[in-house]
Amino acid sequence: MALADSDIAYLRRALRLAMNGRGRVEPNPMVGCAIVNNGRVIGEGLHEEFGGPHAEPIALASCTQSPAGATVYVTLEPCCHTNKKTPPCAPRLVEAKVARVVVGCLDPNPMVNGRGVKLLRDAGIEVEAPALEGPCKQLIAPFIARATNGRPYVTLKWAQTADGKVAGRGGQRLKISNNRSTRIVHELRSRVEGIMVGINTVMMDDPLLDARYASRPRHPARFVLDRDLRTLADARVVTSNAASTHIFHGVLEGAASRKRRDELEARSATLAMLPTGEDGMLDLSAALLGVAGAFCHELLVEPGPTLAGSFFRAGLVDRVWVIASRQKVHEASAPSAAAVPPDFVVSGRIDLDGDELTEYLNPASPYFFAAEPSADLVLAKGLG
Ligand code: AOF
Ligand code: ZN
Repeated sequence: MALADSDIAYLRRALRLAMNGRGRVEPNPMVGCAIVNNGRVIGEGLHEEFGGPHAEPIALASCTQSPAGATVYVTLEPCCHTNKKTPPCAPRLVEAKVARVVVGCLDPNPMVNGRGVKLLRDAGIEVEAPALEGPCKQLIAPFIARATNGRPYVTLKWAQTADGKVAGRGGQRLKISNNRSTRIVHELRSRVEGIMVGINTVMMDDPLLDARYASRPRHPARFVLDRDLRTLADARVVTSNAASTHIFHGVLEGAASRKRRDELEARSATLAMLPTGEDGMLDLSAALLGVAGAFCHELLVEPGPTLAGSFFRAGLVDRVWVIASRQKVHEASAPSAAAVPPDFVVSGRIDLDGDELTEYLNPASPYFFAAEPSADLVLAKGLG
């Protein structure tokens, strides 16, 4: 049977449901499932928590009538491998005697990747796969980065004024975004595995880079790009032990920088030397390899305009969040925000109590599959 409009609508429902697992299922993918019989949803569920049951068994258990003969809509291919935390889902669907399974996208996990679909078909179940590949892959883009062992999924985020400035006169610090925006950003911080800034941000703002205002504070590892090792041993990013701190630097010369290195290491910071590129700056591809080496496959970069420009030029950006406030600086000497490259696509835009959050995706990224709003953006809408 070919795909009907209603099939896509049920998959979309499962996709929205899956998003509610964001921040709790990682490093697993978000997955949603709806079970339909005679045009009625008889059960649904999502993968809610890492280590907990998958979406399909939750949906099966919620069924208000027997799932025998029903159609199962699931955003990700049901799993079939056994060397893991929970029993495989595909055999459960066979046992439940469902008639048809509509799969959003295949599981990029090499342990599954088509085998789940084959198991279902071999059992005589009709399978449509992949039925909504772009949106279902985009939902789990950071998981795809992890499963394929590529560079981390990279989000750049910054705030700017209505006249495109990121600071006040002569670069003075300026509070730009409102409290609601700060909370949304802390939610995002609590969901990623790593957060990165340049040394100028550490020197100017002395940030903690944690997720203290998130509903479930889970603090990402911190990465500082600091070619000349200027981070002070009493910088808050070093002294606060909410999460690990990694400092990437270039070749160090002289006793002073060696002393600094010893002081930072004594405070448990992890230091790593990186090559520099033609522009004399730290090589960002090497930095991302270092981030992945620290088991971080989803990275939030909170850059100043210079670092943002370097990331864009290197082609290493997957997603951008720009938070624009309504205020204007009216000051020529105030530094301007980086420009989002014109080929990036807007995947969504929401109002945050007067601030405007725009999400852009890079269509040239290896982790771009569809211009769909991320779970972070969709969930931000509902957060008061
Ligand atoms: C599904 N449904 O809801 C999810 C799947 O350690 P486990 O048992 O949680 O298995 C994790 C793997 O299962 C994960 O790497 C991915 O391949 C798949 N995730 N599969 O059928 C789900 N979350
Ligand atoms: Zn499963």
